[in-house]
Amino acid sequence: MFKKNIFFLAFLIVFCNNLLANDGYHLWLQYSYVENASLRQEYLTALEKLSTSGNSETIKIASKELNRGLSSMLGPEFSSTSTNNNGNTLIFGAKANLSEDVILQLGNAFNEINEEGYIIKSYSLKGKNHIIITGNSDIGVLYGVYNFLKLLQTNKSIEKLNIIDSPKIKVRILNHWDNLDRTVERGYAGFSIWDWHRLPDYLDPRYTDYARANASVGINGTVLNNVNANALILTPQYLEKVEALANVFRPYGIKVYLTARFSAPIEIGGLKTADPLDADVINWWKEKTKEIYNRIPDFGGFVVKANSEGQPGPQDYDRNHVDGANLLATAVAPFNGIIMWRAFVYSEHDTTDRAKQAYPEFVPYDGQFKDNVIIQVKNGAIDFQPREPFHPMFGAMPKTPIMMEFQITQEYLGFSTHTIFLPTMYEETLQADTYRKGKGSIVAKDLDGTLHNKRLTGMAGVSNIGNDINWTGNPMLQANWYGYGRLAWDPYLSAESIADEWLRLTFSNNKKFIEPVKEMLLNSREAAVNYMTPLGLHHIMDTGHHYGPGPWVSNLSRPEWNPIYYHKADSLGIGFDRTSTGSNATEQYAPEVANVFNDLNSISEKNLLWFHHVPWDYKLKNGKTLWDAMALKYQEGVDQVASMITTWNQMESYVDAERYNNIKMLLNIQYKEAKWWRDACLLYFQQYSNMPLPEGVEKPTQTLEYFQSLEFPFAPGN
Ligand code: BDP
Repeated sequence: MFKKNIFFLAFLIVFCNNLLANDGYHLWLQYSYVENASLRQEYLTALEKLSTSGNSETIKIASKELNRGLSSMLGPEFSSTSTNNNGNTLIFGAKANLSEDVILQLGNAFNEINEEGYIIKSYSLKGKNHIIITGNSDIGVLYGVYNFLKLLQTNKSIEKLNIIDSPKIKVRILNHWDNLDRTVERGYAGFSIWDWHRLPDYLDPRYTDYARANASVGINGTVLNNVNANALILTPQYLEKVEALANVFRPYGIKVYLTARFSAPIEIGGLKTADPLDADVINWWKEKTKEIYNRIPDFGGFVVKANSEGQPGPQDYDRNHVDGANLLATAVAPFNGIIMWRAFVYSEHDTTDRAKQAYPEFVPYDGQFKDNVIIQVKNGAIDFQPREPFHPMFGAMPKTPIMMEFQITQEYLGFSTHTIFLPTMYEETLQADTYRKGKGSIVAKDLDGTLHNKRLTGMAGVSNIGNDINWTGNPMLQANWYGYGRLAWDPYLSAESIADEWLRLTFSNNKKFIEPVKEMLLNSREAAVNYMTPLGLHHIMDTGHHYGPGPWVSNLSRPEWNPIYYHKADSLGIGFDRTSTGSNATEQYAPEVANVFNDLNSISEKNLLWFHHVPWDYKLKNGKTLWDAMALKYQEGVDQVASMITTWNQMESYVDAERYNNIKMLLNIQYKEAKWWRDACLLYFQQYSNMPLPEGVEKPTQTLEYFQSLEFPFAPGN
């Protein structure tokens, strides 16, 4: 009997565990069953019947999604074809396909949305309650459907709906740094999801799921290949594959873009030059572009990394970025294509502070780029650091469209093992005040075009997606893909609201889960800054792969590739003097901003060592010396990760076993590595400060030599 019970129990445990298994593949589209019976009843009553207007591929997708979402959330009681009902109907379709009486219900709403916007509205007619989801285009309807489903997923009432929403930014794209051999530069979630070898004939269902996930957050474009581009992508052999992907993505409102290698006319075109003013080169790009548009009529355009980190570009021919960008812009203009020309440029032949190099190459040329060129600027002037002051180019080019480039993949943020919620970081930059047109000239306003009245607007996110089953290598980091998409749609959203929404969609609506885990996510970025680069330190990661600490690295050929270039620690102090006594990088900001950065009394201590070289015994606002404060910050970061672990360990009963355990193991790695960061950095900097570790900071368990001896020849993403 006892034995039998044990077997039964074991069976139950295995069964339940399996039931609860969730590999994370479905991202934020979990469509979990609505447990709350009265809410479920409200939904069932309102959604007795679904009525579709239109029959495009996009509308079919919307319909499929509604049926999929509603049957999963409402269970067998939901039936879209039920005849036993009172006639309460959900109607969805674009304006052109709606009947006059339905349009009448919507008043002026259509004038308030743009081509991609949507309206969700409740109304009553002849005693029946209806909900209409519509827009000016089928894509607008699809966005509306995803947002409607989100209401149910987050357990909101759908009784009196009146939602009118449009994307504030036009080009909302992912940049894949994916190579043709399927490795992903700075990718930490497996290999590329693009299976080039089997394309175009084999269409992995994952391409559709990818498009669906992106459409559900409003992402409308994807750059398939690495900014360090291979010209082969522009050959017919590969364009055929690109075309196949474009066909899958199209009904989801997603356009395909490619990176263009500037020297492609030489490499695959047989020309002797890639000079942007050469007639043959001009013609080659025109013909190449025509060939692409013949295959892909809605091709989005090109992204170009030129004259940066050894990539070819117009400067190789004594031309400038305007010449280069306009060459390609002219080629794609007849087809409504755009050129995203990157401002991530710095040269090994230039001894100026790297943070200053992009600005003079672009800002003086404001107004000279063609209308369909948009300059793609990273959030900060160095490179995707855990914290960077906003890039001085934002707001500084009133006549040239400027788009944001955020990094979603965690190149400098511990790779995909570290749970770091990035919308907090994005929000910090988007809300930063450039003062270019007085107070309130925040970065988000340059991006959505309202600051300088720009028509072409955009945001790019360097993807964290790979072929890992959960897409991002860590279920928690799906939040960064999601959050990026939400901010590209509306750069004024708060990180807090995004965390709330994402957690509900992805895990649970239970308050006991949401509140603590939301807090954990919202603090996670500051934790990372603390255990990696507190007080304005930057780029002290180990070299090449950027995995782990390497503040001691000093042997690389280019000065700005060495961490010692950035922290400048010596016996007197630490930090990069970028004020007027130093590199004067602050002069590239509006005077109101520069004054704050220049002044030790007004600068935020979060940016202190970014702009100032400060003595070790310099007193911070809390009365502590710089050395003590820095050591305590490193410790604080470690403690914050410990508290993330404590929080997570209490969440077991709210999460499926699979994701719970994945995240638990990853958090433990993060904790180990946070301590590694603290110990290695403090031991290294202590050689210069010559001061003891303050009370409250744990003693390192290894020597500096040990940390310096660590090597990672196969670190991913390199
Ligand atoms: C750096 C990366 C490098 C990229 C480069 C870029 O280390 O892999 O190619 O940025 O953005 O952060 O072009």
